[in-house]
Amino acid sequence: MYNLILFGPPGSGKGTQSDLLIQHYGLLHLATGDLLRSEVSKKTTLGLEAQKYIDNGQLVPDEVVIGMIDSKLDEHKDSVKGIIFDGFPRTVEQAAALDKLLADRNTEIHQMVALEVSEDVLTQRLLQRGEVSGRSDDNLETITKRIVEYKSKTEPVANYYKERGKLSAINGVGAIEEIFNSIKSVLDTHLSSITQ
Ligand code: B4P
Repeated sequence: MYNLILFGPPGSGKGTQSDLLIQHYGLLHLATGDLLRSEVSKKTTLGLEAQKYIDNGQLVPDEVVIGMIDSKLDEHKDSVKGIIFDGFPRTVEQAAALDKLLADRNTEIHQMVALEVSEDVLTQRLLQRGEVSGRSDDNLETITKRIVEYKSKTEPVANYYKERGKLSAINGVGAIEEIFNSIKSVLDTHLSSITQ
C-alpha cells in the first residue's frame, strides 16, 4: 500500500491535483472537505455540526474528522492499493491520530507533498471559485479567516512530517499540468525507491 498526504493552504490546489493523481495512480481519494460537504448537504447530525465551523472559516473539531476517516478506512480496508489524503490531517493532533489509525492496519504515511502558494494567489483563486461554486466559505471574509486558521493550526503539520523525513515541497503556482508533473516526479522517485 502507498499512502500520500497532499497538503497546502486553502485553495492551493489539493482537490485539483488529487483528481489527476487518482486517475494516474489508481489510489483511493479521501478528502475531508468533500466528505464534510456531503454530510452538510444530507443534513446529517454531523453535517449540521460541521456547517457552523465551515461557514465561519474554522476547522471542524478533531474528533469529528478523525472518526470520519476511521470509518472510511474500515469501509475500504480490503480494496485499495493506496490512499491520497486530501485536506487531512489539518492539525498535529490529527496527524498523530492518523499514524495510529494506519499502524493499527499495518500501514503508514509514506510521503507528504506540500503545495506552496502565496496568500495573494490563494485569495484570488478562492474568490474566483466563489463566483461559480456556491460554497459558503468562498467569500473574502471567510477566506481571510481560513488563512489565519491555516497558519496557526495547520502549518505545523508540515513540520511533523519533515521531522520524520517525509516532506516534499512543490511550487503550487503555474499551469495545473506542470504542477501535476512536479508531484508525479516526486512520487515516481519515491515509489521506485520503496519497491526496489
Ligand atoms: P477543503 O474543501 O479541503 O478546502 P480547499 O482548501 O478549499 O481546497 P483545495 O486546496 O482542495 O483547492 P482547490 O483544488 O479546490 O476544506 C473546506 C473546509 O472543510 C475547511 O475550511 C474546514 O472547515 C473543513 N475541513 C476540511 N478538512 C478538515 C480537517 N481535516 N479538519 C478540520 N476541518 C476540516 O483549488 C482552489 C481553486 O483554485 C479552484 O477553483 C481551482 O480550479 C483553482 N486552481 C487549482 N490549481 C490551480 C492552478 N495551478 N492555477 C490556477 N488555479 C488553480
